[in-house]
This record gives sequence, structure tokens and C-alpha cells, in this order.
Amino acid sequence: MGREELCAKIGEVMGAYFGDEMQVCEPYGNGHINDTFLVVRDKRYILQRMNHQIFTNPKGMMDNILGVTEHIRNKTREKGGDVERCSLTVVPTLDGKDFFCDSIGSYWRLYDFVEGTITRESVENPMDFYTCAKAFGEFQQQLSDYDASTLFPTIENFHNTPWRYGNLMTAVERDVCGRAKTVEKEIKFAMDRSEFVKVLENEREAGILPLRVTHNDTKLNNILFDAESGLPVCVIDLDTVMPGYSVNDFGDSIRFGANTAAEDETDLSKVSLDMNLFELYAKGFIEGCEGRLTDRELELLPEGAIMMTLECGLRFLTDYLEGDVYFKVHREGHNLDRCRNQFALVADMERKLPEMRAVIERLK
Ligand code: ADP
Ligand code: GN1
Ligand code: MG
Repeated sequence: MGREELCAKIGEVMGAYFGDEMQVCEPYGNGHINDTFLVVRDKRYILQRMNHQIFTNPKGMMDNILGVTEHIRNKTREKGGDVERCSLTVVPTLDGKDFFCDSIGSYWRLYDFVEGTITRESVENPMDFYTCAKAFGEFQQQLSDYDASTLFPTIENFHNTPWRYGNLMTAVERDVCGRAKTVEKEIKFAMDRSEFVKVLENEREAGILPLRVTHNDTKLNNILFDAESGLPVCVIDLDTVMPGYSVNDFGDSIRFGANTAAEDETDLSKVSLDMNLFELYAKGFIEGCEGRLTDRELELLPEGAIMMTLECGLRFLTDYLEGDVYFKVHREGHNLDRCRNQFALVADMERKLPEMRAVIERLK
């Protein structure tokens, strides 16, 4: 939907939440999937148009979020923590619904703005990465007794890397935009790793790697930090909370936060794995998980980092071949730039695998 069309709809959405069509809002954040707006009324709110092409069951997704946020609030209450800011708070419509469907079938939700917080797009102070790791580890712990069978799978096969690899192969075969011949090097890079993509799935099938309730999108910008103390306050972007692997939650954070360059940096000489940040994150994550990770999970943390980076690269390349239909792009070739960046990071991680393993060995 174009910007103007979107803004026209916001009036209708305001009506559902506030009873008038006053539009006091502006685009907010850097997400690749939903449309996010800051709304200023009696106080501040975050309004999101959910991407229902991707999240095809908005009700299932909102039920997950309501359940998970209540669970986290209860855990925080038990520990005497900051109940008001520890998790997202869904604001109901005037007629008491958890989300709003507008006249053209777009789905919207409103959250309280978690005040006194900031988001970070990159690691400025290494200690922030350590505390972020503790927060994501703790998040997993808080949900360790959550009944996973009540969670709706918002995106099937979300972190099933062999399935993502299969999607890439199909996209190459179909080549709907005629772009495949321009990315032969990238396709080969992926195909050279056709065995590696199965490593975690094989471990699960063999009953070694446990499924846990995980976040599945553990980017640094999905944590809100207290503006004054700098400490994590709240884990956000709960759309993909589903059963998954702890090593993938670990890996996705490394992919995004321990890259010495931004995810879409085109100068690939700037892309590498920062081993200092890797170690800090590993320390924080292991501590946050409070000893509950099995030995095998600990051993596989480096593989999780490579897997999430490779998978993300596969997804960016697939989207490039399919005509940029999934991730928001802000320039021509954006998905290809992102793919090349992720593959460069995979190559560096592969070189540093022995070092990563040595770090985990020291910490466990
Ligand atoms: P996306 O799924 O598109 O990444 P997010 O839910 O992560 O969307 O939101 C995008 C950005 O909006 C976040 O990175 C954060 O900066 C901000 N944000 C989201 N929810 C809140 C909230 N409740 N309070 C304050 N900031 C928020
Ligand atoms: C998307 O929504 P956002 O920007 O936090 C994507 C993640 C990718 C990430 C890459 C639902 O996350 O899986 O790792 O982009 N989310 C979805 O930056 O596909
Ligand atoms: Mg996000």
C-alpha cells in the first residue's frame, strides 16, 4: 500500500481507538515487515499495520502476544520487577477488540509506548550487547514453563533452514524476474552449503536438540533499553514467538549485533564477526539462560550463529529473485546487497569457527 493510502486509513484506525479521526502520527523504527507509527494523543502509542500477507492469521498472532506478555508480566511481578514496562501492553479498540480490521482488510494493533526507553540499531557500547544477551536469555527462561501447545505457529517453517534452502532452489528454477544469471556466485555459495543447512534439523530429529519457546527474531533493535541507565527494559517484536531452537535465538543476535558492519553495508571489506562482541554475547546469553541449556546446545551455539546468518542470506537472495516481495527494500538491489553482506559474514564466521568454539568451551 502506498504512503498516501496508508495515511488515509489511519484516520479510520484512530476512530476505532480514540473516537475521532485526528491523525497525530509519524512513521517510526526500522522494521522490515510491519508498518510502524508513533501516535501522540493523551500519551504516546505505537501503532502497527500488521503485514497479513506474511502473518496470515492476525488473531492467532495477537492471541500469542497477549498470552506471552501476560506470562512475562506475572513472572516480573513475582520477582518484584518493573511490571509496567517489562513487556508490551496491547491497547484495545473502543469496542474492546485486541486489533482492528479496516475497510480494506488491513489489520492494525496499538501498543502503549514504553516510555523512557531507546532502541539501538548497532552496538555502541559493548556492555550493551552483554546486557541485551542477558535479556534475551532471560526472556527464554521466563517462557520455559509456557505451554507451547497453545502457541499458534505464526509463520510455518520460520527457521527451518533446509526448507529455506529449498525455497531458494525453487526461486532459482523459476527465475521470475530473470535475475538468476546475475547472481551465479551467490547461488553457488548457497549450494556449497547444502549439507550444512541440515545440521540443526538433524540434531532435532535425532532427539538431541530440544524445541523451546523462543523469540525467533532477536535483533538488537527488538530490545528497548532504559534511556537513563542503559539497561534492557523490554523485549519487543513478539510476532514470531514460537517453539524453536535456543541456538538460533543466540545466532540471530550475533548475526545482527556482532557484525562489524550494518546488515546492508555494501563495502564487504567492512563485514566481519567481532569476536569480542561474540564472547560478550555468549557470556550474557549463557548467564541469562540460568544453566538450563544442555551441553549440546552450548556446543552448537557457534553453528547457530552461522546458521542464522546463512539462512538470512538465503532469504534475502530468494526475495531478490522473486522480485522483492517479502522484505521492505529502500533501493534497487537492496536484498542482493543484504544477501552479499550476510554471505560475507558467513565466510568470516566459518574461518573463525575454531575461535568461537574455544570461547564457548571457556564459558560453559
Ligand atoms: P518490526 O516487526 O517491523 O521490526 P517492531 O515491533 O520491532 O516492528 O517495531 C519497530 C520499532 O518500533 C522498534 O525497533 C522500536 O524502536 C519501536 N517500538 C515498537 N514497539 C514499541 C513500544 N511499545 N514502545 C516503544 N517503542 C516501540
Ligand atoms: C525481519 O521484522 P524485523 O525487521 O524485526 C524478519 C527477520 C529477519 C530480519 C532481517 C517476520 O525482522 O526474520 O531476520 O528481518 N522478520 C520476519 O533483518 O520475517
Ligand atoms: Mg523489529
